[in-house]
Amino acid sequence: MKIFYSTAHLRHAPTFEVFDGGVRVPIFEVPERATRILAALQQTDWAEILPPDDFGLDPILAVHDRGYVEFLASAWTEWLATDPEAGTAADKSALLPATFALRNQARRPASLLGRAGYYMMDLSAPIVEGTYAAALASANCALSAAQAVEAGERAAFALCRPPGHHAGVSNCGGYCYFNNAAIAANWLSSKGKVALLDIDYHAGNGTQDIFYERADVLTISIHADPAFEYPHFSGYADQHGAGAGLGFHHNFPLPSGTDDTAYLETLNHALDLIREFAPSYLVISAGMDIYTNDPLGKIKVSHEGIAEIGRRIAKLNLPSVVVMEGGYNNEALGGNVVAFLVTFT
Ligand code: SP5
Ligand code: ZN
Repeated sequence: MKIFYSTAHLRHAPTFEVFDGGVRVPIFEVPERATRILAALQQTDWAEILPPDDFGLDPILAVHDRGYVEFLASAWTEWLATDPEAGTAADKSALLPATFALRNQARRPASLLGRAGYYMMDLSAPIVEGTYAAALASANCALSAAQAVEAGERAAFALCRPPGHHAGVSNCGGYCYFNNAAIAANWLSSKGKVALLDIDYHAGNGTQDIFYERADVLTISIHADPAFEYPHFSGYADQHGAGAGLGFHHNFPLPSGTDDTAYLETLNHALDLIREFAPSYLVISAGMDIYTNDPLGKIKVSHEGIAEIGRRIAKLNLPSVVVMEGGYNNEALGGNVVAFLVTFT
């Protein structure tokens, strides 16, 4: 299987994020995540590790707002210009605002912190020197995997870091900057109908936002119920799309403690919807934070459960682009990804 991986992610390494309650903690989304997955894949006899092609900005701008992309592109340079200590001082190691735009404040201010608050949804997407380059490379990994599948591969894996599914048309958040899976799905949508299945523990609010009014990309997310879990404002069962997209978005919120049996039963409903839609391509937002021992998750899917999820999705027998999302148990991450992918080979 072709695996698309870029070392550009190594330079995206913010040191902290801020949790609910204002607690500053070491960030969970670290470079080690991707290097562990890479190491596990290198130990198989089926992984062909390749650098991504450069697709330029067009396929990204087809999904994201231009002002948002320009903000990400220049934010670090602008941050450095705000203060001689920016980039080095402990309280200035990353661009992270503490004031956010309300729904009724549509104005986009000119100041850097104003724009940061306008384009960020939370305190878990700090911007450091390597963020934009890493986010671009991550999107290029997803696009390269889509291109490989469009060229006839049965499946390809985009080892994306940073992840993407919380990034909407014009927002970052939840460790995500560009929505890699959405960019790949949109790119494929000019070649045929696409289904995007998101199995990350957290609701794919960015993906929901991007495709909400579209009927040519079916989006389905299975996740912890946003009634108790991040991202709180998307991922509810009664959100089914709007306008032309009505009926083409489905959320499957799950309770805390969901085990293999209950998860797989829900997955079967999602797979039935995909079969009924009969897409030409499948994109999978593959988060491994559903794993029972994930530090950020409260769903209890076992290692064997993750393997079974992979087998059931693979049985759809659709050309499949697997895109890495979350998963924060670093010891288990590589093994879980390999277990998920192996039936697609
Ligand atoms: C891509 C992805 O998986 N992003 C997840 C971002 C989640 N951010 C919110 C984390 C809330 C943590 N809650 C505290 C649990 C500590 N045990
Ligand atoms: Zn997640």
